[in-house]
Amino acid sequence: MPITPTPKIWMNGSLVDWDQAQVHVLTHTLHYGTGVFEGIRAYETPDGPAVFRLTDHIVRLANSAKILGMELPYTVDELVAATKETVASTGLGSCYVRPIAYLGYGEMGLNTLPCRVDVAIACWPWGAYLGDDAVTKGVRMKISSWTRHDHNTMPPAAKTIGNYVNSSLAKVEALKAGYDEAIMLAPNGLVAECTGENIFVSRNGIILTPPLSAGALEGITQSSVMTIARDNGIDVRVDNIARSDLYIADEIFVCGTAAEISSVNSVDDRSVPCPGEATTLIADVYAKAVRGEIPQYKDWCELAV
Ligand code: PPE
Repeated sequence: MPITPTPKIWMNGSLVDWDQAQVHVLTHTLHYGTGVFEGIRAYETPDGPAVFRLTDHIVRLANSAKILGMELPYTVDELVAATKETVASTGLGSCYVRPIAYLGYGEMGLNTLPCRVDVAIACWPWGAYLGDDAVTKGVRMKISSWTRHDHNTMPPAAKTIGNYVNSSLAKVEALKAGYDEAIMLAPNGLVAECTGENIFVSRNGIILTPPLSAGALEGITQSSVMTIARDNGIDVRVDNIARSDLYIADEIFVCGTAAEISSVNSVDDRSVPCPGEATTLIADVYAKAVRGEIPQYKDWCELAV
């Protein structure tokens, strides 16, 4: 999806012009993929632009860095403030926000210990990741021939730049085969997640989503969905999901910051009822919650100014 530039990007402590936010071709992370990032959205709310669950996202960024043994040169509070400053500088009511911490120019070789850690935060307008009508029409899913990383290969709980080669292989395979998105299985064959979303599967009145131990990222949208579901009397649990659960599901939806909530209309050409009742309800509440329209979830909306 093409990027529309905004005026400024935050780089190592200050806002620089969009076109000046450059890195050297020998930047360490460009060669080895060691780095971490976040995907966050800001929404227009009645009180002004607000960054959805900003602190939770920055805490996850810090945890991803910790898993990789990267020392972030800024505290969570500093990065929260920097993100708000960057969002405010765009003048946009809503946008996608991409903080990234990477190993900068100056060292080569696989020893990351001497490397400098650089941090940048960029924002741009970004539409619905899986299409505008993804909630009502649903998306066609394919189980990927690519396996999600094993915990001892590339820790899936860290939002590591290099991890996304695995997601891109699966995404492109699915698109070329005529599907919208891929579902990834863990090495033990259980369902992990999608290339850039967590998955929820409803069977017999219970909604299940796989745990971190199944190779899923601990999604912040996944966490919001579980709160919304419980608050609306829906039985939602974190538990393992087998491939067959997908084929005979009553409803399936996927969720993530970029994708928000999307229904699934089929998996490997087996149709799934769509849009499901729980999916529709949760998507509706989520869309209002991110825009600060539901008092009980207002704390999730962290004002940019
Ligand atoms: N799993 C993966 C692998 C993942 O990348 C995301 C976010 C999620 C689950 C959902 O996490 P959360 O956003 O906290 O609910 N994927 C980002 C898109 C990646 C991309 O650049 O494309 C996102 O939604 O921002």
